[in-house]
Amino acid sequence: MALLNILRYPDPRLYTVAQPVAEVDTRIRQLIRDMAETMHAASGIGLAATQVNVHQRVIVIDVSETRSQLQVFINPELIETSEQTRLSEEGCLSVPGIYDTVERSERVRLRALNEEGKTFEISADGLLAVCIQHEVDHLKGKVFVDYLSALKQMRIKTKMKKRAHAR
Ligand code: K1U
Ligand code: ZN
Repeated sequence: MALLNILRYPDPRLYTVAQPVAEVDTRIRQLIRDMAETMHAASGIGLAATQVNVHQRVIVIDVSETRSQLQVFINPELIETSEQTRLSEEGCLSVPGIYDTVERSERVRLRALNEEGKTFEISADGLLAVCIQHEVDHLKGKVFVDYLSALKQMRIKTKMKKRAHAR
């Protein structure tokens, strides 16, 4: 297994639109293992392949308290999103140390492939629904910061660039 490098905002590669996985093969399964290890090592609850500079539609999520209930979504598609929304505090492993409030659908229904390449669907609410929407956005080349005001975006970019120079 391997720890992967997580791209830092405002790296332009975070704005790449991910392509569908054509076949769930050993390379994709290895990517999933490495993404899961990387997410857990970074204490995250989700990770999209875009964030590790792989532009294919793969997401891993673990919102369990024990950090032992990995959920894998290949070629995820949001097939239903509730009109009812909620405001929640979000963070992002690509924007470390920055947290802000984003409005998301309260409930979602997602269709995806599992690690065996079989189609399944799940309904989600709460933190899982928020995390799914955050990760699906990454696959579209969208970062949660994009929902914030232009002023906040500018401040976050400045902070991140200063940090990158100090490293
Ligand atoms: O995609 C990512 O960068 C992972 C991100 C997922 C996420 C967290 C919170 C709301 C929506 C999506 C993180 O895991 S950020 C770090 C984190 O562990 C966390 C932050 C806030 C609440 C819960 C967890
Ligand atoms: Zn993120």
